[in-house]
Amino acid sequence: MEGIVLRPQGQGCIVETPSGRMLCWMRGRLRQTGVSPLAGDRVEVLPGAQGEGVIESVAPRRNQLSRPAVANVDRVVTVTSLVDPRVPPLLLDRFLALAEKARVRAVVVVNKVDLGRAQEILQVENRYRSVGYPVYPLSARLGEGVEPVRREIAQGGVTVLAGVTGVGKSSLFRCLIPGASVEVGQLTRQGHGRHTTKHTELFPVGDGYLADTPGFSALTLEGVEPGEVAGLFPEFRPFLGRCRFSDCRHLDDVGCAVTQAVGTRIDPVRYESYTFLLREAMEARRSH
Ligand SMILES: Nc1nc2c(ncn2[C@@H]2O[C@H](COP(=O)(O)OP(=O)(O)OP(=O)(O)O)[C@@H](O)[C@H]2O)c(=O)[nH]1
Ligand SMILES: [Mg+2]
Ligand SMILES: [Zn+2]
Repeated sequence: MEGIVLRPQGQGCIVETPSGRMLCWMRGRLRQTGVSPLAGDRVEVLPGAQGEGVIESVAPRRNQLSRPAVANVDRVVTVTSLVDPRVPPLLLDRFLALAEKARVRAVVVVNKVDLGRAQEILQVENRYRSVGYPVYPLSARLGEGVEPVRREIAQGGVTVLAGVTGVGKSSLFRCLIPGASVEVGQLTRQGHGRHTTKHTELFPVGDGYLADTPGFSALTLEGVEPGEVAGLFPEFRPFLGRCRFSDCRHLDDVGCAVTQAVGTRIDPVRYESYTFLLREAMEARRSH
């Protein structure tokens, strides 16, 4: 039967199948190929005795995040806040660009609406809705505005949260999965030298799953070619191919259709993020 890996466990993993959760082991010849199951892996299971099973095959991964290790991500909920911390738009736009690069659906959460800034929140809502991203303003602390996010995740597939430190990812996670234990208000220590054995775990939400560790922790557009960056901004796409020169960088180039649209169909703040991410991609290429 078909199943999805919820988390690795020892040499095996916990798989959710139509007939419940099973502790599963990889078939020997699979282990020899060096495949180890990740949260999100779709697997074929042969049920055995006592709620255990054997994994016969692992479906090819549609995508895979390292740090945290999650396979087959369908959706990223990018979390930001305007106060405490005040997250620069560039950091949100970078997560959105990474999601576009991975071909993963992205939605935007503006957390901490209990701290005010109603006017600015509206501005951010308009900015990202006009690009096509659903925007959910909410307060994880008060548990207000969380239901639409739950419905989004419950539609199906695997969702990860993303966002810089302190925006409230763990707090939102706790609203969505009340029973689970995650650290709130502490710096997540993962990936800072200390050896942590904690694996990513998926928790069911309706017909979907939410990962308990945030995704896209790699904070640069490494592996993105400079020429690709403009295409990672959905609102730029109608203008691409319409510039005078085919190698237009959409900076100060003559006859650029993108820069002509800045201030009307392209938000200047988003354009600013583009110029920064383009430089980042150019530098990354130079240093390799
Ligand atoms: N006022 C307010 N504070 C919040 C809200 N959500 C979270 N916080 C606080 O913001 C701080 C950081 O929240 P976390 O949930 O730990 O943030 P995080 O994104 O998981 O941070 P890292 O794990 O470091 O990446 C904590 O002190 C929370 O109590 C909110 O909606 N309103
Ligand atoms: Mg956290
Ligand atoms: Zn151009």
